[in-house]
Formats: sequence, structure tokens, C-alpha cells
Amino acid sequence: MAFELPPLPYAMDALAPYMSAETLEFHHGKHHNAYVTTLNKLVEGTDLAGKDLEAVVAASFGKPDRQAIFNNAGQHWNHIQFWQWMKPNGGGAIPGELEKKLIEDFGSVDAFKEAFVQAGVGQFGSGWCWLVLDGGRLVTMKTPNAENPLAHGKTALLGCDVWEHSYYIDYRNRRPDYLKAFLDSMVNWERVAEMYGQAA
Ligand code: MN3
Repeated sequence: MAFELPPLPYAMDALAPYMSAETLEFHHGKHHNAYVTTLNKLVEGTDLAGKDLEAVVAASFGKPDRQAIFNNAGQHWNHIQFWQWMKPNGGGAIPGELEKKLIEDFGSVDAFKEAFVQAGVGQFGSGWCWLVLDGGRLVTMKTPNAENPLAHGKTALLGCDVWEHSYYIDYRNRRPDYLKAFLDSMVNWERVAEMYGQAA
């Protein structure tokens, strides 16, 4: 079955003023949609046709002749997660077990947030920053372009898109402000805690 663009789990204006309807209309309706339609064209007639998305990501990562497939499959996977990692009136309290683990591995919630923002700011050019579970420990990481923790055999619990298309309309070049707003006002911590519960 062909890959499909999932609907946003909230209205286009639900994340305003932190992420505007204009940003989401472009980001979801144009950028994410383009990854899906391109991916479908690229896998058609190959041995990857009909495979699930995780399998396509794994089978194309690091293969020079499948770079375009990886780029579009990775971005499709990243954006499916990204929409679910945000919610209206997000940010706020972090569920207990996850908060405890963040304090255990980073020293404090603020130290985690600082490390996450630094990962996003330190990603030169397009890419993503992440909170991952790696060998039982929570760590942050950054990846260029379409790369993700999945491709590196790690479990993503939270990720933020730092491609300019994700923030330039609302924040212009102020990537740190966007990352701070993401953590403080957009993250769906219940979703992150759920993924942590499944992975731990
Ligand atoms: Mn994007």
C-alpha cells in the first residue's frame, strides 16, 4: 500500500502563536506531503514497494544508491512523529516517571532542556535534535537532514525539526527562541512519556 500523509492531530491554528497556521499549512500540506508523494514514486517497482516505513528507512540508510529514498522515508517518519510530539497548550508538567529519569540522567529538567536546545542550535544547517533512549540512558542527539535515531538503532522519544521551513515564518532566524517555545509551550509530554514507557 502506498504511503499516505496522516492528518494533523489538531487544527491548523491550534499551536498559535508558537507555531502559526501558515507554518503548519506549508510544513504539513506542502513539505511533508512532498516527502510522501516522492517516496511513493521512488519505491514503486523496487523491492521496497509494499514494505513498512521502518523497514524502508532501515534498508535505505547509508546506501549511496538509495539516498533519495532514505531522505524521503526518513522525513516521512520524522514528521509523523513530530506532529504527535506537539499539542495545543503543550509544555508544562512532565509526567512523573519521565521527569524522574530526566533528572537522573541530566541532573535537572532545566539541564535537559538546555542540552536539547544546544543540540538543535548546534545542528549546522537542516536537521533535527532529539531526546533518545540509548542503552537505558536518556541522551540528546542531533542529526543532519533526514537522519534520525531510528536509522542509528536508537529509540527516539522526542524530536524537533530545525529545518528553516519549521520556524522561519514565525521566528525568522531565531532558532533558539523556536526551540525554547517548542519545549515550553508545544511539547505533548504525555506522548513522550508514553513512548518512554513502551521503550523502557
Ligand atoms: Mn520539516
